[in-house]
Amino acid sequence: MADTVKTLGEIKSSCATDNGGADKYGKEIDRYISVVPSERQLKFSEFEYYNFIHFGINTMNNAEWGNGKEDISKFNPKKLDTDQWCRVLKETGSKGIIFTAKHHDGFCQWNTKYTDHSVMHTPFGKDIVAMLKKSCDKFGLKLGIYLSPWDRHEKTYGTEKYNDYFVSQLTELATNYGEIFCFWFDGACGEGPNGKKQVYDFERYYKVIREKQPQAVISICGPDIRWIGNEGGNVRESEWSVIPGSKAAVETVMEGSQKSESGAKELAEITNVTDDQGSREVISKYRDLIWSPAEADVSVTTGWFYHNNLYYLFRKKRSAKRLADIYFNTVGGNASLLLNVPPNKDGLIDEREIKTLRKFTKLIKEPFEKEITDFEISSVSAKGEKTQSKNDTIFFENDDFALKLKFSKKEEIRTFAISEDIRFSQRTEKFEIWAKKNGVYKLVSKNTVIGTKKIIRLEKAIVTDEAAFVFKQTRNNPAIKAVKCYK
Ligand code: FUL
Repeated sequence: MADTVKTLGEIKSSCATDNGGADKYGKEIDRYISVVPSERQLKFSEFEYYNFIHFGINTMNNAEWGNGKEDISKFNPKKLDTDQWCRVLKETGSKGIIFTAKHHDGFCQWNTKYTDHSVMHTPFGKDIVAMLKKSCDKFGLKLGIYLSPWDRHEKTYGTEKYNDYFVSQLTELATNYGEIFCFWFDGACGEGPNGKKQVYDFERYYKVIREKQPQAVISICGPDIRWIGNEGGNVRESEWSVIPGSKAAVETVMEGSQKSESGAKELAEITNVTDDQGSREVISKYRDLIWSPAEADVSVTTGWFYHNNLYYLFRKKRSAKRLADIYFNTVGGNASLLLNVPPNKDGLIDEREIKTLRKFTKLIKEPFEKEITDFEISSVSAKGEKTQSKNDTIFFENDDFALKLKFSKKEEIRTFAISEDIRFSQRTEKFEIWAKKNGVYKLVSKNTVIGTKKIIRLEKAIVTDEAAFVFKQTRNNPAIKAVKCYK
């Protein structure tokens, strides 16, 4: 297929007629597109970028994993300022914070009735979850809770009683702190103080959350949000939200999670990009399909917790540029970005991290600063064109194969963004962008899936007054929520 043509009709006859050789309609396709997000997943899809805060007894000990035997009698981060956390993160574009209320060491950072191993029994003596919630409300951020199922301190761990303990703590957190947007259960499952491993009663945990916080998503070892499969911010070329139910199983997450203290130091750059989660070849083999959007968790520092020892200080950290690329690839690749920013021993976000975040924010804003809004949009079929409204979802009719953007004058375009209306599932499998120059259409970009958002940053800006999104392979007819262009 030539990559220059005179008319959009030629594009249709040469490449868009056969849906890439795949069925476009039928019972099986209906089955795929019947899988759609729940209300809470839909709301969550607007978050795009939010932060992790790893802070606790590990911060004081330069550790990634505590063993549960830590002396908490000296825990006293006197300058701890949750307003500072929120101010910094809000300023740098965050929508919410997920806080390590309890990490694997079992140290609880809220006022819990169920153990003495908590902030209330330290010289600090204040409920950090309550402080953070107040600050989040003040700065317009949502609060999420990371509650580690693995607990290396709690004596009942490894017995059925631990499930009661966990449920009691979950109930406190889900009841006493107002709205919580997310409960984040990581996949680590090791031995407790008595050498036993726990069988987690996840169904019981989920029930508490659904009852007390029905709008909250349950992430990773939970039914709502899928771990992307690595801690390096690597996204698959085709990140699917419709996947086999069994792929999201808790065991799979446990298998892939960090397995040792030293494992965290690397925050693996391993990639799962070749791992196909949701192509037709995969989902056609499974009866049970679910909506399971991907989330990438990445740290700005080396390690999840703050460290000030030489080992960590001299390791190469992710640059603002690398973090910005991760942002474009995740948020612009049908995934969300959970970026970890760990406060230091004083309980403050360090100047170093603030600097990186500010640079990062500048970089992620730049491509979207000059939006081009002066264009008409129409759907195109072999029979003709139909003008569409830019403010409403565009539903393709059976013969439509492209969206044409007619600009009022020649524009220099560097970035495109396109979103599907995911209330109608994820339908696009392959699409291209073409732009007209000197009377001929030229192929500008070849892509696979869309989903919540696809950001296309062109290596070289194009100058054109007419561009088209050509849908080469879809599941039924696309439903497009938004198309955006930027200088
Ligand atoms: C993992 C944990 O073991 C790490 O310490 C960190 O909390 C990460 C986000 O999840 O499973």
